[in-house]
Amino acid sequence: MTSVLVLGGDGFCGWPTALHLSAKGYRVGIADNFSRRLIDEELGANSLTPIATLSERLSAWKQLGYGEIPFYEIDLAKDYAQLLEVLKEFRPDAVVHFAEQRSAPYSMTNARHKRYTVENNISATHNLLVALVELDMDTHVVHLGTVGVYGYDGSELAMPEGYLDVIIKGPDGRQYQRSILYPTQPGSIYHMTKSMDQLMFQFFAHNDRLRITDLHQGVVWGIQTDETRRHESLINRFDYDGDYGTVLNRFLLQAVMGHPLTVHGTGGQTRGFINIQDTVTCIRLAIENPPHQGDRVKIFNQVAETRRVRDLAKMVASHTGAQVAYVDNPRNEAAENELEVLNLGFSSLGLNPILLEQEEFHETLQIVERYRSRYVEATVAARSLWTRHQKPGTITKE
Ligand code: NAD
Ligand code: USQ
Repeated sequence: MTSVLVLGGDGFCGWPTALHLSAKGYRVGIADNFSRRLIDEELGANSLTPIATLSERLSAWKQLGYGEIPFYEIDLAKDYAQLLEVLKEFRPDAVVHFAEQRSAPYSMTNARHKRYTVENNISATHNLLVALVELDMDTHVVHLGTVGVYGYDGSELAMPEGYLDVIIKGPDGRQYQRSILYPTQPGSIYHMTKSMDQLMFQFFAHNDRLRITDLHQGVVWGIQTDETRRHESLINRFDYDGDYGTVLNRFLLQAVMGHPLTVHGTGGQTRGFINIQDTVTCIRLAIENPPHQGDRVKIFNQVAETRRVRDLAKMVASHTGAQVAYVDNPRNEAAENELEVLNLGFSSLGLNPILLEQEEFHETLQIVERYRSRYVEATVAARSLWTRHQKPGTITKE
């Protein structure tokens, strides 16, 4: 039986992934330090859905007749010795690495958050790679990276899967062919850490022959998966606050709560999107199709489609009757950009992704309605400003 350790397995993507793999017959373990739950307390924010404690979640899963999922409370960035013990005890064939601070706005708020994001994310990734080398383990590392490492410069070049084949004219006049990592242009401290992760992966795959897959994922939407729907205590978290809520989920919540849909700037930003159900499928496909020892890092774009933010707002508004508001953009990002993302890796493995059909919103809208009493309006505004020169935004309703 293939065993998989899910690092960050209490989080939004990690929890449904752990359940999906367990349901598919993998031997699964979870490691997490609950930093995400603590950040909720720091921000005075909450998941709209009432998430059970991890021990309640795990016992509900066991009661449904699935296997036991062992849990290791460990800070990957700080507890290196404990990480070694966990890896020695669990002996995973694959590790899925979600355990990083993942909010771009949170990473930009102040010096403390910037330093925390860099120290946490870089050390967590580096500790994992060093530990596998120290233990001489041939564990396949599947990491969740992001499309945003490349920046959004408005280029019409379809985003390749990690590498760029280039011809360089040398000083001797000859032409040299190289395959290089696609250059990064991160738009936040958080995205910068994901760019730095890429270099660590390149080094350890080359130097230590670690087998690594880096999944460049787009913005995730939706809440539930086939497995999290099976019991109330398995419900996934639903972030909607200005730091951790992602754009489409925020718009859906705002529509139900009678809050205008907060489009930043002109809403001309184009991003890649994927449903949480496809996130878990992609991770299983990546585990089932590992690179060989000595291969370069395998990089897949984990994106179903690209959409412009204002088009998403219009889609949600026409479906729900919500008002659209254009607010000053708190971020330092291109106002308008084109984006095409190749996803040949997963489509060749048979992924047939969920696209943004309106009926797919039905469940999210129902969940928001169901838990509306837990809504804290004060947390909805995006307050994190990217540069010293910005001022808090004003709202113009359409
Ligand atoms: P999340 O914050 O909900 O989950 C991350 C989990 O990791 C949390 O449970 C947290 O407690 C844990 N964690 C963080 N640092 C840790 C540490 N040092 N030691 C142990 N545990 C630690 O985030 P998510 O939305 O599930 O995202 C997971 C990964 O997927 C992230 O790396 C993120 O960059 C990537 N990703 C997410 C999205 C998205 O839209 N949610 C999109 C693209 C990529
Ligand atoms: N936006 C709005 N209104 C809002 C919230 C966001 O217009 O109320 C805009 C943002 O300005 C941005 C776009 O929507 O242009 C996406 O913002 P987001 O908060 O949904 O996503 P982002 O900050 O990019 O981060 C999320 C996850 C992160 C992941 C990333 C994938 O939090 O972990 O890496 O999506 S990607 O965007 O491909 O880099």
